[in-house]
Amino acid sequence: MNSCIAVRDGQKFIFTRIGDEKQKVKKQDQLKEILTDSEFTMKGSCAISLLLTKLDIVNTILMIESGRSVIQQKTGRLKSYDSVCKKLEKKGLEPDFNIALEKINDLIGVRAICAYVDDIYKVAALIERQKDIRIIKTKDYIREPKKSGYQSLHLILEAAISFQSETQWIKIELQLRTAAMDYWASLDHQLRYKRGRKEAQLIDEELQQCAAMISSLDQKMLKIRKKIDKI
Ligand code: 0O2
Repeated sequence: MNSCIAVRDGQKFIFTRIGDEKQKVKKQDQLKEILTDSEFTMKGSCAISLLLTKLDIVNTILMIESGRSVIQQKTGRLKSYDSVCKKLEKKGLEPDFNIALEKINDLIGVRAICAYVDDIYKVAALIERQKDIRIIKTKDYIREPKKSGYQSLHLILEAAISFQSETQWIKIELQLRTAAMDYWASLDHQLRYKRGRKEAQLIDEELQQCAAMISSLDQKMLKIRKKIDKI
């Protein structure tokens, strides 16, 4: 017999077969387990450490050239189970680990804050040149900011990590941005969850204006630094 139950699908309820629903719940549990405590999270932490170390080396190389620290701050994180579920739902995908691994670029993410806009491209170029890193995709939201006003350079890459006798290529999203871009993105991120539908359009426009101000501030600071470099 094909028994059905009503389950929530976003804002509405839909009817689904009990067998399908059981399968979905099983996959969801599996996803939670893998993203919380598993070989994936342990290897993901290793991938983060490796990329953070690579950024340290890149910073040292650029520091020797320029006499200043180019990377001001760096962080890494594994995307939380809740955040992965939200993103899969937004993309209309099933809560399944293999789908998440294929379709979500930032399951493992590293972010580096650079002093000036041109530093971002210098760091990216040195990362791209590493033999144990291969670039899958570059998303340049600095040259072409998102509609929201968001700016950053994203490198979706794979890093080779040697575990005992086997080498595994692990996907990581590296976000490179200035402190001003980071300031905008973190406030935008906070406000996104708080803004009501009614005011959304007006707030979006205001945030776009702030993003434009931040971009011109970054350009101005870069011009000043270039002037000083010439002295
Ligand atoms: P969270 O919570 O920060 O992790 P795609 O399939 O590649 O088109 P995707 O993965 O959304 O879709 O790619 P995109 O647009 O490059 O976004 C990747 C990440 O960039 C986001 O991850 C955010 O961290 C950041 N980002 C992109 N757009 C915005 C924006 O308008 N504002 C802010 N504050 N951050 C943004 P998550 O998982 O969406 O979010």
